[in-house]
Amino acid sequence: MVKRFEARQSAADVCVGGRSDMSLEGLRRTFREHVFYTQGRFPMGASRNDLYMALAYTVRDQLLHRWIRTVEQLGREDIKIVSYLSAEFLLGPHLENNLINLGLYEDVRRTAEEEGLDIQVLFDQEEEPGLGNGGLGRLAACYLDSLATLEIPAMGYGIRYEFGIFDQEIRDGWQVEHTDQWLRLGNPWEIARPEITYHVNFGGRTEPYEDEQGRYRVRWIPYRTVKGVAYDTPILGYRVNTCNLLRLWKAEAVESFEFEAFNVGDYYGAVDQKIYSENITKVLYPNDEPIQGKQLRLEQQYFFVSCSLQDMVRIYKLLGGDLSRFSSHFAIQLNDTHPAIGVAELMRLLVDENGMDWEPAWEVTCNTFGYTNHTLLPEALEKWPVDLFAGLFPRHMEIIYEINRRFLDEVRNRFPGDEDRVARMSLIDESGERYVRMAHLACVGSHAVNGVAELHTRLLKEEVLRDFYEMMPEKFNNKTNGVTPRRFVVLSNPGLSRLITGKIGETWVSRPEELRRLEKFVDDPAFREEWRRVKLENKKNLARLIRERTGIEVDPSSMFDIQVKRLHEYKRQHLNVLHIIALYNRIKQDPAYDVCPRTFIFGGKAAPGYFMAKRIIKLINSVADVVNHDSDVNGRLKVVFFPDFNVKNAKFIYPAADLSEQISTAGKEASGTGNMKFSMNGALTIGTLDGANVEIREEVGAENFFLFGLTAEDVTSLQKNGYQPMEYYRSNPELQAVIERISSGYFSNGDQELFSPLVDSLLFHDTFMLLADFGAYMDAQRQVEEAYRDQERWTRMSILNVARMGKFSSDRAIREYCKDIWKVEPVPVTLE
Ligand code: T68
Repeated sequence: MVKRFEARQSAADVCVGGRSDMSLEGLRRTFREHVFYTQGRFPMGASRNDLYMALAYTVRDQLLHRWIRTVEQLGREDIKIVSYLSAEFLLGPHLENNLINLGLYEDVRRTAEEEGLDIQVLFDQEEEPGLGNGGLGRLAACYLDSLATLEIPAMGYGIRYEFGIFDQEIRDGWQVEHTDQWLRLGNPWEIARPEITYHVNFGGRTEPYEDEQGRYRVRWIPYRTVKGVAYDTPILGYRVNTCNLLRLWKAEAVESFEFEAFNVGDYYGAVDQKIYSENITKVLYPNDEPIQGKQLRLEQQYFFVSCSLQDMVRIYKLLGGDLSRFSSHFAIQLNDTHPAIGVAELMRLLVDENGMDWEPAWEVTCNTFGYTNHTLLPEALEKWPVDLFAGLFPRHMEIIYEINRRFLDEVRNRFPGDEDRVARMSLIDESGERYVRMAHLACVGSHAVNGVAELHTRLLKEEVLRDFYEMMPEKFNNKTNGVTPRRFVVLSNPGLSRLITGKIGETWVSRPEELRRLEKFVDDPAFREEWRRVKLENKKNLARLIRERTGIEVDPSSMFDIQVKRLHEYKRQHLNVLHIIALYNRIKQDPAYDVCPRTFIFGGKAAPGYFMAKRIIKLINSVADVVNHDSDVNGRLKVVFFPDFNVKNAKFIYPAADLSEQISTAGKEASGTGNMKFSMNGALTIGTLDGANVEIREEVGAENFFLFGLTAEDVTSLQKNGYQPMEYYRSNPELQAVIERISSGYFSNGDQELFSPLVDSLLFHDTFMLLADFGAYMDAQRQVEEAYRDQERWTRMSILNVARMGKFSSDRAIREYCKDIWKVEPVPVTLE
């Protein structure tokens, strides 16, 4: 519990203003001032939230000085700014991270303690901004951290969703969604900028006219207009003065509309208008795949992209910049196709609004944009019905047709007579209902196109974007994902961080290549002992949290086998379940069966409309109910579904893992980033040759990785030759028994219907080839067990994993983006 700190305030203590002196006394005073002047409380009457808010403001004061100095730099004409456009930023809580980056963590913790406050309680009070679904949104957040840490002038641009990703509750084994009211108690990290607003138009029609020079021009006469208001969040780098800006847009009604409506006495019309406008940034779509055909989603995309581009053009003009050189001041990265309409919008801003001719405007546009692809699943490639698109954006539709006309001329020039190719590459899919293909627009309008792991990029070149690669190979490059070691090791795993720093010093935090120096301690028995002690401590912490959140008791000395990620059939959480049931069957057959004690932990949200994914959650919980209470099992196996997996909970999960499950069907997971977070925290991976697993295995060494399963090539050829899941089923009695357990209703109180959609899908379609991989997975799990029983061997493997994961720091990834795509240099910020 938070104890009330004493009211020791004297008049002399009280002076307003965020000073940036870092003396403990100064911090203490600022904190008290914020309790009093910002929260309006006497210390005795301050709630837990008041105290959290006051501490957050105290820390924010420390950021502001750096922020102002950084923003001054952004205002120099001669520097180039990275502008990261993303519909999602899954930031996680700010307070602890900012304290670490400022180097104030220990001081503040101790000072709080002296004041009678438990800082953990204040950390817990923070609502995380869940403005993303999963990997893609979290990647954007890691990249902001690294951009600031590497002193790169950068802006993140996105959407200030009023409701982020839903909160997940597990009720009777099923996922129940609750709205995420993250702004309910206020957000001390953002600064509203009511003076930075832009108008964004929708609908209506276009009209040609002649400008003063007699040139043919087009204007857009919109049907409605919405206002975007900027909200800025400071993003501080690790132990540097660079503090970049994340600018998120909130939609509001345009005042003039309301007045007009009032004037004609249409009160309800005015209110409607307001509600309609504000709807645009109400809620994050909780799907980790594109939502086909939802008008509001397309409106969200255009809304934030238009605000962001108008903002950049305004900034550039303020600096006196000549728009023909816009791309020397801004490098804009498209995080997937969600902001790809930006290609057409920048053309519109340059040509229609700023009188540029088409050709130079197109050159500027292509030189400005880079595009990152995050998926290989064909159904996940975003496309919009032409009617919907043209209805909302009549001018952009014309611009896209013109881009397409010119582009297809080039295709015809390069590949004469190949009309099939022309149809395949067109920005418009005309094979049935007509669609705008956003990935094609992004490829054509960017100078660089990248995948997020080596395998992914190769498959992009060979399959999904093959025609584009053949025509413009120079655009394609790989940028293997990375994650920030600040949040995912230093903040999440203080025990391990201390142990590492004790051995090799603290420079590894910004230069994780240096973790290699741990290798020389790998055979040191005392070091290994310490390594195990840290892991055990982390497992105890997680065990406590599991008890608190689920009521399930787990044994910290058992192997913690963890799979946390969005629920998706291609990620194959149900393959993991098949393994659990197989072990359970062995025990049922022979209660003396010598099973290695394991705790299977799952976590992750399912898209609310994803029937199969929700049923997999129910299956996990149903299996958990049976296994956890079976006296033959006798606690040797435990199954836990950890509810509401998010950035805040992740802090306790990755550091506690012994085994990391990365078991997607090869060729389906673009990269994965959870795989990196686990391994950096000393978990060993059981995984397929998919996404970045391939590179992780290369780095840590094949002998320190449990590989199994089909390769991407195997998957393709099996598919081509007519995959028959039944063949695998018939030839594997253990698999049959597992399936039989499920379909008999054993886990569902005799209900044979509950899981039949899952079972039928496996037996008769098995799109993701679980049955083909089942045998190999069982074998690999057997090897895991063997290795785990030899704790010295396991520890050695664990240490080597951590020592060799340096490559997967987001700093490395961002350095590569800077050098190869953005052509930007660090600009150190000084405080004086
Ligand atoms: C993920 N994609 C990839 N998408 O699945 C993962 N999509 O392999 C990769 O590591 C990660 O991106 C980062 O590159 C996503 O997370 C989405 O969340 C998403 C959201 C909306 C629409 C489409």
